[in-house]
Amino acid sequence: MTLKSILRSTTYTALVCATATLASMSISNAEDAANGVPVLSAEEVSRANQIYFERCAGCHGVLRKGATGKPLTTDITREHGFEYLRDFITYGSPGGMPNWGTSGEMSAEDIELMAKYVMTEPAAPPEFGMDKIKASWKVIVPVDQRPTKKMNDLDIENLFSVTLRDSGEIALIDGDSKEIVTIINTGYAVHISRISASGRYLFVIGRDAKVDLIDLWMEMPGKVAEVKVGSEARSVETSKYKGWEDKYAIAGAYWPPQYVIMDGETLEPKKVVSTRGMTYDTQEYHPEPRVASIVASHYAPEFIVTVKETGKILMVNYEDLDALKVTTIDAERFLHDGGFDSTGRYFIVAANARNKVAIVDTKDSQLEAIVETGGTTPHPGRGANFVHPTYGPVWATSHLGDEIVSLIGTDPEGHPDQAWKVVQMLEGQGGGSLFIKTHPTSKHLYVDTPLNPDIETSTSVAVFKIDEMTQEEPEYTVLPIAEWAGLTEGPRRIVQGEFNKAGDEIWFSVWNGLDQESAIVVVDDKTLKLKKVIKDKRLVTPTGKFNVYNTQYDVY
Ligand code: DHE
Repeated sequence: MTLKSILRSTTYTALVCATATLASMSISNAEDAANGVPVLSAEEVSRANQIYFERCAGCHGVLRKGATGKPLTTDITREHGFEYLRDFITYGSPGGMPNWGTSGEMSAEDIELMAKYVMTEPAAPPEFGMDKIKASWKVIVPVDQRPTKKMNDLDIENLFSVTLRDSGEIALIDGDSKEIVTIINTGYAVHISRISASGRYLFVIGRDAKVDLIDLWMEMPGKVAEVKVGSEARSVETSKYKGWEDKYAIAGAYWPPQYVIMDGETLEPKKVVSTRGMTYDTQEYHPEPRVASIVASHYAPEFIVTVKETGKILMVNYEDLDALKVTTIDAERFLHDGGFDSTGRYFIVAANARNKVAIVDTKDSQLEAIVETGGTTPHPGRGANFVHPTYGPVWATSHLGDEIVSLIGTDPEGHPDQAWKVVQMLEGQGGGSLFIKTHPTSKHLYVDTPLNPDIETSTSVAVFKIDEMTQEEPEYTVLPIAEWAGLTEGPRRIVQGEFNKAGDEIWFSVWNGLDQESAIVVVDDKTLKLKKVIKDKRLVTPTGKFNVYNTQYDVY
């Protein structure tokens, strides 16, 4: 399967095409040429749009105003000029820009095209309101035709939902046998999975903003409903508060910037709310404040929705959708990913381009603290919670921009002097880290570095021993995961450790190119030895892995 055929086969092309038309109109050729701005043919614009949405928009924004990545507005890009842009795209930067050229992921020709493209004016894709959302909604198996009890012998709690990023699918893998149970077609560039409070329903969202609802009780788990909440999205979550289990789902869109609340069993869209508005600090209007991470409160019937560009955290109360109560907390700009502390009360989210995390008390619906992490561009995933031998309960994040792993105290009652302070900074293998992981039963902290430009570093992970964190400069062990997988070709980025339910093994993806062999490597957490390599030609570009139990109960 080629990338082109995948793109053709998905509705994601609608966004790309719509933007292509707008963008080609926006290039007033003669004027641009006279000003030294590259002039692109309609075909080139269309290809560049595709590449931009696949590779660049997530970090730099559809309107290119910048977030995790730097702004790429034409005042800046034209100042930098073609050669600078081309080289930057080719080699990347220690600050987290991937090395698209030297990693082999983009051809020299495409890189030149993109360097020219970002010197032309961006275009805004069309809106996607309730009409379009409703039109995309499909109930594949109505609720009254679904099983009333679990119809399979799967150990659902130890299933892993694995993102197969570039084939637009997820693999359900049995945690015990490590066999693929089934492959389910989801959306373009699938991103994350989340589990309903009961553990029955699996929600998957793709970058095309398509949410797929999968029923794990069916004889063979499969899709029971789908809906598109916009044209580009990253996050999905489901109501978890007592009495509201499985009732609602919510998805956050990047474009248009909005969130959509849906019925938890059918995905029927109920409410769409725009996040456009003023930035929290300068109070200037922002046209593209994208929805980043979303979590479901355990303390109130609320979703906690982070809005990247305005730096606001919304506590959206879902008790009455016709009189929606939203508590808006001013936090910090460029909110991205985050997770709960070990008690499930505090939500800690990275404001990554500001090198900070914001902490929200979900019990009292208020900002608890903003903490500078001490590193550059924190990127925790959901973070890692453990009990530090000296400082008590901590939550940890690694960084995209450097090797720092920051440990932040999370126990205001038991350890008030450490609470919401960086208590220790460990030095890991290097920058380019995306995810960090441990488990309540583990004595280890695992740090990946998939975006590090050095191949040895991006193909391995660092492991710290929690007991040794009393030392001034704790050392780490390197696990050569790609080598263990027996893969020698391609970028083979090692990404996102995820524990099984028992917490005695951790799974890593060996994320290779679309046409190359990938794998999942299972490591024995006690011995740090290789336990199993899962290889299968259906495992195309595996990235995120979501163990049902750990995701359901926010164990990380
Ligand atoms: Fe993600 C989580 C956004 C690229 C794998 N990613 C998140 C979250 C956001 C986000 C907002 C938090 C969701 C939540 O908890 O509700 N991701 C973005 C981007 O904007 C970005 C930087 C660029 C893009 O174009 O999409 C991006 N993400 C990636 C990848 O390239 C990754 C590595 C591979 C892939 O499959 O896409 C990737 N992101 C993940 C994973 C999580 C995630 C595995 C969930 C981690 C977890 O433990 O919960």
